[in-house]
Amino acid sequence: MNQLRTQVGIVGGGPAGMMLAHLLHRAGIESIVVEARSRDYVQERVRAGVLEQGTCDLMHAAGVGARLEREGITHQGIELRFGGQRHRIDLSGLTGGKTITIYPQREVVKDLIDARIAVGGAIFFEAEEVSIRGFDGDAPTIQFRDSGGVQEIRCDFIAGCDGFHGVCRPSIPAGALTIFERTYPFAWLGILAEVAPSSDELIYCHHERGFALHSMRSPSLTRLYLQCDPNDSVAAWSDERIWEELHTRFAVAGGWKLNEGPIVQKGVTPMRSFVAEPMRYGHVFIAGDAAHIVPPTGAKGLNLALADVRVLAAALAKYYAGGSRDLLDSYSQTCLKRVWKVQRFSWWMTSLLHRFPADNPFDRRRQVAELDYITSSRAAAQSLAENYVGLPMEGPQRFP
Ligand code: RFL
Ligand code: PHB
Repeated sequence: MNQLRTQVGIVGGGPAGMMLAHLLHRAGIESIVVEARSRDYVQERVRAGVLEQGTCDLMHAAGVGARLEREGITHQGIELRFGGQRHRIDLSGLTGGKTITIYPQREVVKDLIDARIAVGGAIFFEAEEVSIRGFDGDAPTIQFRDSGGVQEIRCDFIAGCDGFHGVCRPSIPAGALTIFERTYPFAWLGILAEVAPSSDELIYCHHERGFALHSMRSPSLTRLYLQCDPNDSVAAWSDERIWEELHTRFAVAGGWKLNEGPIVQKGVTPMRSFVAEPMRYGHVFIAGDAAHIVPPTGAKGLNLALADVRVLAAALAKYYAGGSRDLLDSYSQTCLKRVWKVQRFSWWMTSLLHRFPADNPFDRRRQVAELDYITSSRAAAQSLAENYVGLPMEGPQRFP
């Protein structure tokens, strides 16, 4: 067995793991990243697209914002579409000038992997049979197998950044974690189409046939979602059926037109709200999707994952600078305050915009009344806007 030693062992090379490795490096703390998939796979996965203002600020503060600055598309508002009418929410006007930025998750991951490799940071891709041990005492290790054989990393702390289906959370003894969960009786069918977006801003659409979302990846790539049955397979959705359904749900009075183009990717995403508490057990800290999942309606998952590792990096930096564990001890509590506010917002956006199967006329009327209220009351619109652009970050505001 090959033995390695580092300060922080990071399981998972998604946005949370790669940002943590980067922030730790800037604080002079050594880490090793262990990722189950190949570099190409993690860099090409089609996932999130919306960065909060605070996430962009973090990318810039951490010195990985150059391409985001050049290629990110800044938005100052979103559209709510219901009853065949268009309503703009002026995010910037309602939040003292804050914005959101369209910059795909895979570009964030690419930037962070490039930064890691540029400084010669250790990262193992295609790691098999990953396991974590010894984290309830003070000898935590990560073990895995790769082309070089069995590897063991001894470390001071383990960061479980391995997503919802990873090994870190399930390695914590049952009974030490409390799980809070809600599943929704619908899913999203997501497509990527090679066509210019049909709108400058995102469109969240409430329709009696179900929710639809118009988003984008670049000036020539459109991302679209349709609420569908959670048991639907992609095969049930021919290109023709998808476009027909999109035209129906997005139809408005007036001149708006949905652009069609070749569909280059299709996928069905289940919808779930999930929180594991606390986000720490002994010497293992869980972060991002490993600890919590939000339904995608509020565009929060990636942003929340990065907010966690921002807190964790600051806590580890303080510990290694002076030996104080106080920020490590408050890590879970600090993160969970934000996690639950974001859970609430994501659940609320989801409940507001989707058709529920056991739907009744009262609920439909209530949803429309709420949409009407949001689009006619500054106070109501402001509450949506300040959550959508991102609540202020908890914990220390400065980073190494
Ligand atoms: P990730 O991205 O899942 O990364 C975890 C990494 O760990 C690896 N891994 C392992 N490595 C080693 N050993 C093991 N045993 C391992 N098991 C897994 C995985 O290969 C992976 O590389 O988690 P992380 O870093 O916490 O990041 C979370 C985000 O990816 C996620 O929250 C977002 O993508 C959610 N999300 C959105 N978030 C937003 O903020 N804005 C959005 O607009 C948005 N849209 C979305 C989304 C997620 C979607 N899907 C497909 C779930 C739209 C969709 C359709
Ligand atoms: C996306 O562009 O993938 C996207 C945008 C907004 C959401 C969810 C996903 O709420």
